[in-house]
Amino acid sequence: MKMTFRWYGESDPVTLDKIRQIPRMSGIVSAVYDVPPGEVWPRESIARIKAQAEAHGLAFEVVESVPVPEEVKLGGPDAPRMIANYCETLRRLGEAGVQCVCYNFMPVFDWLRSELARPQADGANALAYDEAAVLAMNPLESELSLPGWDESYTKEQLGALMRRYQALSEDDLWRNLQTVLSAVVPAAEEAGIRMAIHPDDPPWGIFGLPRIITCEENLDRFLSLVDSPANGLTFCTGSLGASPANDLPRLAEKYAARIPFAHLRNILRTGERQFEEVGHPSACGSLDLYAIVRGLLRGGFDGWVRPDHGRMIWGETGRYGYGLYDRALGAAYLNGLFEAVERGGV
Ligand code: DNO
Repeated sequence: MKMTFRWYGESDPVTLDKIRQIPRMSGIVSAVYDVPPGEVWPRESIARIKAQAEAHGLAFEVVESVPVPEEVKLGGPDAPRMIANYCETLRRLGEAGVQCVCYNFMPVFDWLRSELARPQADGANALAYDEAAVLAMNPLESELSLPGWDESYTKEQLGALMRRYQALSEDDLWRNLQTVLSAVVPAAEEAGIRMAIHPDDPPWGIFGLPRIITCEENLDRFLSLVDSPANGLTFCTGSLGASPANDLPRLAEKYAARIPFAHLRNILRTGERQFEEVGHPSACGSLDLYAIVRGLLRGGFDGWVRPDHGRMIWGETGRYGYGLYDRALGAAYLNGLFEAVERGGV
């Protein structure tokens, strides 16, 4: 296992000199943020992240994300050009030593929450999700500001995009994903990169938009679309775990050989399609992180791990879910879990 930490680049208030002081931190997870989805990442931008990381004793082996443009998810006329660009970006990343690329296939919205700073009993605040509150929002009014959501759309563009998706069935989305994988997985293999699709968060459809990377049946289907180690999963426990039907320790073991990258965090399910993000330890939420780590190791997992969304604690402010303190506590806890399971025998 290699412990990593997400870094949003030079504008990230969590700096590399702080990240490097978290015990056992081996590298950063980052991306080129100033190139529109569908265009090729400049070599200089990739080299710059690598140099910055290495100047702080950290490796740059994992990218999160190379975004898949909506045009490609929709199978639109510009998709072939954009898929070719995606493959070129992978080649350049491979040349720079990147070995794993995380991406997602969620239409329009990335991860979705109804609250960004719900107060918790201990004075922390955290991201939370309540389906009723989400459905009461009109995304076309942009009432919700989400860190993962591309807010560069105007209201009209968002409306037009959502209408294009209304004509797209789940089967169409699967077909478009197959088209992407057929081109991208061979390019990744050549570049020495393992692709790791991120599950949909939360793992069900929203606002009438289809979501497919959600459950065991669909993960099986996804992995069989292209049966290669380069076609893998980001095992995000907070995303998959929002659905009580997903038995995470079992799935971790089952898929371990196809999991290059794991996002390990906890959530507390508070009702039907309601949850809030909590501290990483098992005792804080609904997920058994110990059993998940044991499942991963039993299945032979040997990839990159990162703590995921943290709460805001100790008065920290910053990018929701991505402060320093609670994520650093998460990393320390996960290091302990891995050490205990590895030394105790899986
Ligand atoms: C949220 C993240 C996601 C993830 C993308 C991967 O914190 O886990 O935004 O980076 O879905 O493409």
